Amino acid sequence: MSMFCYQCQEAAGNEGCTVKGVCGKEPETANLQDLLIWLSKGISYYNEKAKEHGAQEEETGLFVIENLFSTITNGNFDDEWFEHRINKSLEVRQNIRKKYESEAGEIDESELPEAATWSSHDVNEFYEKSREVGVLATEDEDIRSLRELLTYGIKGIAAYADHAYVLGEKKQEIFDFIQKGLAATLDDSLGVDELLNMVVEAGNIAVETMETLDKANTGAYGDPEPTEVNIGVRDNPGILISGHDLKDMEELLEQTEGEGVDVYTHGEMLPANAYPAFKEYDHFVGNYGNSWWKQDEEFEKFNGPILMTTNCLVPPEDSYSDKVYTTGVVGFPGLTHIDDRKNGGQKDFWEIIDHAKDTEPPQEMESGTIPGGFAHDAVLSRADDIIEGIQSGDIRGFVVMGGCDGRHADRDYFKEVAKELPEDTIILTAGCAKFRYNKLDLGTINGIPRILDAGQCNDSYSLIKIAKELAEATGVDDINELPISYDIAWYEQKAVTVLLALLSQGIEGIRLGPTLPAFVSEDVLGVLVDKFDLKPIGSVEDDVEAILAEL
Ligand code: FSO
Ligand code: SF4
Repeated sequence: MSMFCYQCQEAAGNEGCTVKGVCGKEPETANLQDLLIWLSKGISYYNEKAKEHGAQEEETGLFVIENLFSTITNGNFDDEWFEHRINKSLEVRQNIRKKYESEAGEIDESELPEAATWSSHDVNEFYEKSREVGVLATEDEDIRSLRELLTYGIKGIAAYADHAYVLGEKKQEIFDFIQKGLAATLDDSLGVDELLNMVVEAGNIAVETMETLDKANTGAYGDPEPTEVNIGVRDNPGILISGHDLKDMEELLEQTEGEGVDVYTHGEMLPANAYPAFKEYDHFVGNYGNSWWKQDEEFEKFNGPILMTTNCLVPPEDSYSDKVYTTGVVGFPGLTHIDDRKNGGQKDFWEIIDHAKDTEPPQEMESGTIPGGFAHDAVLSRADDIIEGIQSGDIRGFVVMGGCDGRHADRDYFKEVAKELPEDTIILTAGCAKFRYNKLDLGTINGIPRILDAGQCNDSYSLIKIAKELAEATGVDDINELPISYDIAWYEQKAVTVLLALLSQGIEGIRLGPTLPAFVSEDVLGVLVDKFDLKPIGSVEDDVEAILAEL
């Protein structure tokens, strides 16, 4: 076994990637990511202790957040980047240790977990050590399962917290929990019950983090508005922007204005089309293409350069790799990386803009529009119509089908469910899962589209807010009594965060697919089934029947 990774839904055989990632991650990269996570836990161990003495550091917390974010599936494939971060992590850990010891006195070395003490200046030793500190270092299957579930939930929290931070929103509780949670995974005295409690707490923090990000996004760019998003092309050269980072979107639009270059979104950047601040730009044309995993085919056809602001990056083919640019925590060997902001300035996208000017306009793949922009503000502004629709029977209920998309053909299940749901049901969605069905013409109910797209995966917060407010408006005490059923698609660790967020709200009976996570052991699954009635998806026919019975 040259690596072990089972953090995403595409883990080989639904057990784990052991030779090379299905995502394209090389074993050395997977192992370096393990080492980086392990050291981040070591850093958090000290930063958590430092808190008791008021010596905790925000930059240290942020550094850990970026480490976590960079190890999310399809984010960074660049060994050099990880070597650099590991070196830096050893330095950051030493500094926070010193700071803690200057307040609390010297620590007895024998009490420390190895993640808090191991060190080396030799990069070759990084590779050696990286093979020992991964997931399988925890022998007990249930403890391993809970440690990983917690770590993956925290990775998603870190990604969302990072986006919010870039836009000037942060919450101390979120930073504190990330440290506490990571340090807990090093503590051999914690058993199943304690770790389960931490997982539940992660769900609550996930909601708080998504709320913080929602505040950051809407504060900076306005509340998304119902929008017919153009999916066709124009005849200027274009730049395609993908990922989730709205600050990058803003700066790219600003820098391309008046340059004769159009801007299009791909994948999870699609919801940017519904923000009032972005709609102001005439050269912001619309969305090009579909889900992240179709990028090899679609990037080729786009002709112009592509900016990846976050995951999901598919290792690019040689035929178009010279036009893929990365930024933030995204990385791939050989691609041009746009540096971070310096001294409060903007990122510099001029290299991409110049590149675009020498390219052909995008090849047309489709035309027309698709509806978007149904986040909490837009949906709740129609709460009266919705409640009236429910009361009159025009709306039988809602099916939350948010989450992620992936490569496997069995994900067509979600498309089939969308097609089979009767005309008096409405699909609420967020995240890239929607690309399986967002171009179906499912019509409207009393003017309300039957697919309401709240935005990116983090905008699942909108779905929680909508459910809660509908419960309040209709005087329902238990959120489970609402006519809402949950049929969730998952792929990477942000989806784990979203799932934990839904569970933290006491939502029961969620269907999850296309498979249950490989990292959930039988016993842990037993607890999730007992407590939340979590279940795997079944056949389209059976599930549609069961969903309708639940509404
Ligand atoms: Fe998708 Fe990828 Fe948003 Fe994920 S593009 S899969 S859950 O990174 O983050 O929904
Ligand atoms: Fe495999 Fe997913 Fe890990 Fe990639 S991220 S190595 S596909 S489990």
